[in-house]
Amino acid sequence: MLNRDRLDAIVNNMKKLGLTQILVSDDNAVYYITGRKIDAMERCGALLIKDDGEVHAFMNRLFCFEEMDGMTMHYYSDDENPYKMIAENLNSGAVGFDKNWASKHTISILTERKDISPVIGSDAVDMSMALKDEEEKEKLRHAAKINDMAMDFAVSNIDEKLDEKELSDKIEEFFEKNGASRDIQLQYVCYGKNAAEPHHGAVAGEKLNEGDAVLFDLWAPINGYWCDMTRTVFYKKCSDRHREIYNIVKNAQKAAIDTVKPGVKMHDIDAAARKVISDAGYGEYFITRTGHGVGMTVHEPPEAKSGNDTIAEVGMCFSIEPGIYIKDDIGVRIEDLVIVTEDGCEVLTKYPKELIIVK
Ligand SMILES: [Mn+2]
Repeated sequence: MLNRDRLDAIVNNMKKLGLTQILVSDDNAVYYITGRKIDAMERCGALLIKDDGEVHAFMNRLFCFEEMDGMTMHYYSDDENPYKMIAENLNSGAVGFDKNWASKHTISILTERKDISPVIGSDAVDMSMALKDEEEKEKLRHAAKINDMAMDFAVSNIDEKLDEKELSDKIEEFFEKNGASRDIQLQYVCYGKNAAEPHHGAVAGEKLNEGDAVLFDLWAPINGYWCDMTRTVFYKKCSDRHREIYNIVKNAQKAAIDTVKPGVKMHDIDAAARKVISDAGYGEYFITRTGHGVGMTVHEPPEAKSGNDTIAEVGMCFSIEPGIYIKDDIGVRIEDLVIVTEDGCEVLTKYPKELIIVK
């Protein structure tokens, strides 16, 4: 069923952005508006939204995308040209295209009409998807709760007999038993210096040694909404220097969380974490942004990074995950998901952040 509230919000955003027509093709965005997943793969499937609230759907018959109230359906078969169909329903002038739509679709439509000009139209949808409604917040809270359990499971299962990949597989199995869907991704389990690479996936054969940091970045979609949390613990012992680095990251993460409230700019949240790490002399080792939005996808707007002057609003959900990454030595990252509230934020992931040395 067409979600009128969400559609109204998108149309409002289109007006703010000066867009009169947008094509929405992203699977999650189509689901967000219609409650139907199409999984178009290489085929063409899109919604056309106009600024008067008119909605058209262009769908291959094999998607079994049924008619709905308030939407004009245009079906095509594999032997028909969907681009002509879409082009005929566009007004001349700017058309907002989905930022992730394969260029073959975009170019085929542009070829049909010389009087339209392409612009990126996704912001109108992204701005609405960034503001989570109550139903979405509940799903995010539930996913975060499973994430806390998964982290507890991960830390409890640290064992020299398991290489990174074996431990990662055990954690995925745990996630699946607790409702994560099959399109789960490789869990990041990083031993020792591997943690210095922020996106180090778990590698078979990588062994755990005494004194290693163990970084777990655990993420999975549960009921269509993602969780994402990172903790760094130590195996058997922790040097004074590593303890110092850990505490700097912990303080930076707290400083960023304390900054979150409606009205602050996303780059101020990033700056709060960055200041703590820079003041401690480790600024050059904080090589990532502080955070990213999370919802039906694990990386989406808004980003907490320098230069992003998006204003935090009630209902936005994003990660806070500063880190220090020193090549051939150590990586420490601490990550939680937060939802912006009237007077600050709600921290969804609750696994402890005091330094843990696993014996
Ligand atoms: Mn993250």
